[in-house]
Amino acid sequence: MLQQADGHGSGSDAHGGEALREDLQEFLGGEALLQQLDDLTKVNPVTLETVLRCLQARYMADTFYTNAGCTLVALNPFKPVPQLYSPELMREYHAASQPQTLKPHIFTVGEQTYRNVRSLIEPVNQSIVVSGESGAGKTWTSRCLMKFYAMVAASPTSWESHKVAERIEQRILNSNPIMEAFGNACTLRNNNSSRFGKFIQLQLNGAQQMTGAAVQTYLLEKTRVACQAPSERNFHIFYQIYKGARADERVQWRLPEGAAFSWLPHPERTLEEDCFEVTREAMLHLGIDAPTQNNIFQALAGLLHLGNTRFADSGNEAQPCPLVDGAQCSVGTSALLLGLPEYHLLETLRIRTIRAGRDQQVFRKPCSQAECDTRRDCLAKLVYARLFDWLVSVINSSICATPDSWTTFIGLLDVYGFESFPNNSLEQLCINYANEKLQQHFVAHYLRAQQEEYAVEGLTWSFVSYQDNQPCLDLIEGSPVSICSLLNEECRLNRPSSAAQLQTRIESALTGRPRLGRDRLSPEPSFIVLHYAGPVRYCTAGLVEKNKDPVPPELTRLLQQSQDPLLKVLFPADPEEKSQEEPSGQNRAPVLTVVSKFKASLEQLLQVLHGTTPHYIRCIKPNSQAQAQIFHREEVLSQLEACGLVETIHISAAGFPIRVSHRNFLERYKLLRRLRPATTPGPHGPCPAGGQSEWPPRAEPAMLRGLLQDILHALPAPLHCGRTKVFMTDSTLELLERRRAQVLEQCARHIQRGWRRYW
Ligand code: AD9
Ligand code: MG
Repeated sequence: MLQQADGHGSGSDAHGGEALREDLQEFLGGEALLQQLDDLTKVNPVTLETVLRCLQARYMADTFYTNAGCTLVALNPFKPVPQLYSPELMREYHAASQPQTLKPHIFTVGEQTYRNVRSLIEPVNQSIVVSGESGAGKTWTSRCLMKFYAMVAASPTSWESHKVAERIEQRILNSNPIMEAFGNACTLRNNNSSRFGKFIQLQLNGAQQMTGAAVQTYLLEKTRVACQAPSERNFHIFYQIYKGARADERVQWRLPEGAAFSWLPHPERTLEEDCFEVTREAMLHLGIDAPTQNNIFQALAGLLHLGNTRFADSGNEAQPCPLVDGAQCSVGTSALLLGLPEYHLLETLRIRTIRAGRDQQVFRKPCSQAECDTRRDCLAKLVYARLFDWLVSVINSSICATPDSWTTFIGLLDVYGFESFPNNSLEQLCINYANEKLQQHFVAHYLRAQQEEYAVEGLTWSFVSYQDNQPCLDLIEGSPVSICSLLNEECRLNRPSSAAQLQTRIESALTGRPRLGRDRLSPEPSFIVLHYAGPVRYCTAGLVEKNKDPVPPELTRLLQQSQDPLLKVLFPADPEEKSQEEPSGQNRAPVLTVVSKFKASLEQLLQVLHGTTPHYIRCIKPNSQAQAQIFHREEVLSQLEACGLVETIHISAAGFPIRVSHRNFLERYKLLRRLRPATTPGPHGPCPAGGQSEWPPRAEPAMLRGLLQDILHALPAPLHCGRTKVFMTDSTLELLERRRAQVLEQCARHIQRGWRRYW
């Protein structure tokens, strides 16, 4: 019978904190031993408290990685640890016959994944899901893994024979500084916070060499271009050009030293991410030449000037809003840098054109001051988002392998972690929705699938209760009625609705849903979603508008008329000169909302992930001050709860992650039957599973049955035989492979000696 590794139940409810501590002390013999426990599944009993103590002891001893069964826990060191990521160490993990016997490391996951792709049993695409809260180390981890693969999966061509710029691995690595310059920003929680989600597929050919990569991004936080929270900054690239431009460029881009830009808060802060040269160099390597770069940076400078364009109240609805003092110069400079006629830019920002009535008459209506501001911000977001998407497509065209030059891939997913602020809006709803989906994927893969498969295969299994988050997903995305469907419906109907009305509609349509709550003390209209990681209160104000993310057609039209070569690419002219004005109600095209676009891209991602063997790295932030050697138990505890780590540990401790059909197993290992049985019988566990009469399966031919028996008896390693599959751990697989290699080697030697009768 399969049991938890230590033979104990979790016992978490039965123990108080002190009692647990004593148990642990007794079992482990103190802190020194705790530090050496490199797998949390060996902690006894497995509870949040004991796991926390183990992680703390290791962190204080500068040990940052710990296994948790099928998951790797990565604590952020918050200090440089170069020896932990050196090429020598990468080589050591790559060369190890059993990498999992080395200290836990992201390179173990990297190497395991790399070997799995190569697996001759059932080659399958792999993915590594890196999760954790903001600042926990996801991007750092993904970057290190990319460096690892760039080394171990490099094509054999010698470095001398190729210029660095031509090497695909180097090009792939160069995509990082570009994406981070344009997509990362300094926030309250992380100086280099990714403001987008990223999935990169590292493409490998049959010889396991990296031949290319493809990047997919999710939900760039484009509002940051025009609006930064107090103490936060805009995207790094703006600071890079502002601080790093050469004298001639400053003149060309109208960026004199010391100039003040309202969309460039805190330029005085010095960050290592502000290095312009690194971005330029990386762009060059990816084929973005100097003139194109110049166009990009000029357009960005144009956006900075656009941000200084301020409107005053005209005091008369019929009059366009005047510019505040000094803003005329800003709008002129912005127009110049964006290749637009100044008059046209100003008019588009201040005047709305609408068609109405039976004859679709065109009306021109001056915008209010607030509307002018919204249109200005919208213009900036539109340009920046298109620029970002275009850059991603340029990067992809530079690094993506041709379809015939790769066969398998390793996917790295670096997405924003679960978020909960005092006030949460559509951005958090999308982010937390993505995390619910990923958690479900995790639950499905490791918990449900594992438990159900064991049951089907006739292996006895002590079930651990796990939190199924399907009710929460039903609440957010389910049909026919859910939060997403209600938000989309509001956008479709395009009716004016106050925050309070939206709250009422959500509450009445979703009444009785188990994961929906209400904060009766909240001063603003809101609703609560009880996520797997905790309750989050979402304010309803502005939700519908954000979901619509409306772009006045006049703005797109304006940009389509730009003379700037880059903007011409970003905003190609419509082939059929469409109407310049905003269509009235019934002529409106169906709205593709932010939520529906996000849902579609998320489903696509999940589909890709479902086709891979997933591996999980949970990044944990030991403290929110980003300080080395500080371990805040409360903060870590909430992260451990949020990622469901304890349940994972329970299951993994007793689990067998490798499962292979009898037939495939025999095909690969039948030559091992020649080995003599081990002197002590191997811990083969429940073989036969579910009773002698059930095993070997009757459907299998008798010969197959005999062979399987033979091999199983020859192995001194944990291996369980179910009705149709053989179950084992990673280390058993390694052992089998080693034995197989030995036998093949013996055979080869015999053949060389001409002792063919051996066969
Ligand atoms: V966010 O959701 O994008 O805001 P991440 O990506 O989880 O966040 P990131 O990888 O950017 O966090 O790490 C935050 C900072 O922690 C880095 O800038 C480093 O200064 C620091 N860090 C993270 N991991 C390591 C490490 N293994 N060694 C040293 C690290 N420093
Ligand atoms: Mg990041």
